[in-house]
Amino acid sequence: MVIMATADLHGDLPKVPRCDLLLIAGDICPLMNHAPGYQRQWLNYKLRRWINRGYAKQVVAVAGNHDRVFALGEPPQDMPWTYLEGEETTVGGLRIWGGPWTPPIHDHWVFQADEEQARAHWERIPDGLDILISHGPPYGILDEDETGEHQGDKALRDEILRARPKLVVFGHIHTAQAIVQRDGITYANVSLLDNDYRRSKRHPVQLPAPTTPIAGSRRPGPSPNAAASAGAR
Ligand SMILES: [Mn+2]
Repeated sequence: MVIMATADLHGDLPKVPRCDLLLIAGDICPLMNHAPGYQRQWLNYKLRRWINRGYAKQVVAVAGNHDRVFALGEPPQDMPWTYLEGEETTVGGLRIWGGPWTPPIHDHWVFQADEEQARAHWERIPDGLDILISHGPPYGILDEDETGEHQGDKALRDEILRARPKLVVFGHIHTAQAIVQRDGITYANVSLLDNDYRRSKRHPVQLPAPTTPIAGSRRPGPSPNAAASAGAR
């Protein structure tokens, strides 16, 4: 099974190599207008048309803190994807669970959960998953911002270590795009845009099928310039 993944599109809809499964880890909607009504129309026309190009046989997505329509409005109900908000789905025999929550940054954003609220969400991650998809990273793993500070979610880290999914896929911290392995779990930060909200040379990332962990660690593309600018989330 060929698995591709991306996150933090912020309206940028890239070409994707043919695959069986495309995972989208949130912050999908354009930067130019965060009104829920605009996002609804954009999803309904632009994103739907992109998915219907048929790059992937199946698409599984979670929202991110920018995707306000999913929390505040009425997202299109019949999109050609599986949208997860604290739910599980199965694709090709792989068990996948996803959720959008990240630590609070700014009043404008959605799906922000403090540590106690986050724990209540992440406690529901089932044991025995193949893939966990979240918008943000767990604390301490591929979560360093442009100043080197950890921005990840402590409750998510704890519940990952409890539930032990084989593969964890996320974005949100644009400076930390990479794939690493820790204690038998593969973690992938698949941010598409860099810290200036530009695509630079990044692309959707092919991930190892959860049954065959990769050796060591590698970066999926050119190293992002950590010294870039103010924090893209
Ligand atoms: Mn984000």
